[in-house]
Amino acid sequence: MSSLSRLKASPALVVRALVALAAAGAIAAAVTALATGRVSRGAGFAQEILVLAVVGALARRYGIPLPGKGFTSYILGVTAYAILDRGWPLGVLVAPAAMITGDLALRRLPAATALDNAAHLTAGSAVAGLAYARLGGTTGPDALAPDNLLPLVTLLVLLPCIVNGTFYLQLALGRAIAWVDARLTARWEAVVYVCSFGLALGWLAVMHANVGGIRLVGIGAALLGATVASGPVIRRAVRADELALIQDLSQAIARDISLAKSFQRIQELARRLVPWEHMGFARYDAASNEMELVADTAATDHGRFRFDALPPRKYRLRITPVPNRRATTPVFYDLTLPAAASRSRTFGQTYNILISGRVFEDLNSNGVIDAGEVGLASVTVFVDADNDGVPDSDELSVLTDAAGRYAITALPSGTFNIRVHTTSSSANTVPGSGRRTVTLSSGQVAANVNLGQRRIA
Ligand SMILES: [Ca+2]
Ligand SMILES: [Ca+2]
Repeated sequence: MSSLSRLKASPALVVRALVALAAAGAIAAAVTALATGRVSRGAGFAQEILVLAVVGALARRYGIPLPGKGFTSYILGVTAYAILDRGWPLGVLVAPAAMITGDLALRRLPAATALDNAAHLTAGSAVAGLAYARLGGTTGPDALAPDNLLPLVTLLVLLPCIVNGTFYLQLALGRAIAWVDARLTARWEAVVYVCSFGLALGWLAVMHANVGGIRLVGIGAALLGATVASGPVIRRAVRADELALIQDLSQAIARDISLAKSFQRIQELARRLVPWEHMGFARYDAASNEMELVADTAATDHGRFRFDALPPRKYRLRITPVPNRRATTPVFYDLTLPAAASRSRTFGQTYNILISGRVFEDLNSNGVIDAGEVGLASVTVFVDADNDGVPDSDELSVLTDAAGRYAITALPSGTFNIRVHTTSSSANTVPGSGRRTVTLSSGQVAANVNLGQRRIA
């Protein structure tokens, strides 16, 4: 596939490519602006890039994973600081340096992911930083002046909206699980961002403070303490939020001990915590070493289920009866699972009814299979819908096997007249009409619907 048609096929790739282009353009523009002196660098520019890149990388390292693929950190506060301190070019240069160092070197993410994250941060910082400059936003200590409030608030709002907006848009278009609980993701992205922005303003005030000596050291130490301590506090709060979801989940299970009944609610709650394909509900009985599939957790994933991280041993994998359905495969499998191995088994379920039995040679004509009475092979058994005793073209018919057995499987619930298609050399015994009538609801089974025949000499 050419790269152009791949772009057409995937809207997520289009977003990714546009963001990467915007980031590359922003870096080129920042370098040009600084090289031509259109934007003055000021003293200590290179050192500040270096320090902010290290701080930003550490922010990524100690960031907070959110349920799903979300990940939030103070890095937006670091780029906000860069923009407020020396304008958008510093923000645009700090963003990729910090993100790539943090995600690649400290978080050990794949290079493509780190570059992708860097592109979103760089492009978003450029747009928000340029908007800030366009609104007359001032840099350095003046950024905190009361008359800079409008540009400051604009930057506060634009920066996360653009960076997170393009990031989550790309995830959603790529059908990756961008968030499993959107409210939880949005809440914590916002809390972490506002906190990091507040710290950025605090650091800006400290770095440009007119106080000297011991007071500055004291304020700096307090701010450093707040910066370092706030991370674990937020991390615990996110965890508490997740635990609240788990508590809802356990209450849903406890309210009604029948998982099958409360399954929809459980599904709804569980999918907010973890990507769906990794879910499985099983009841494990250590005494019998049986693993029972209690509920199909992956109804939206073509019925796939999985059990991860089981210790190596023998298992019985069993499915519980599903209301109004019958099994079309074994209802349990015995598996021996060596370490690090995986096994795959299928459970079939259908709403269709099942009628089965034998056509047999009824030597004593009593309608019962007695000793010495054998099955009749290749006899036609049919469902006589119009009850005229004749197999019509629109009526379902099957042939008996070598032992005289038949099975009618492909019908939904209803009332059925089962008959043998008698020939000139055979007749029904009991009942004399040859008709056996069964009424079955969805998924029900009628076995031993036997049909006695005798030979006519
Ligand atoms: Ca008999
Ligand atoms: Ca008929």
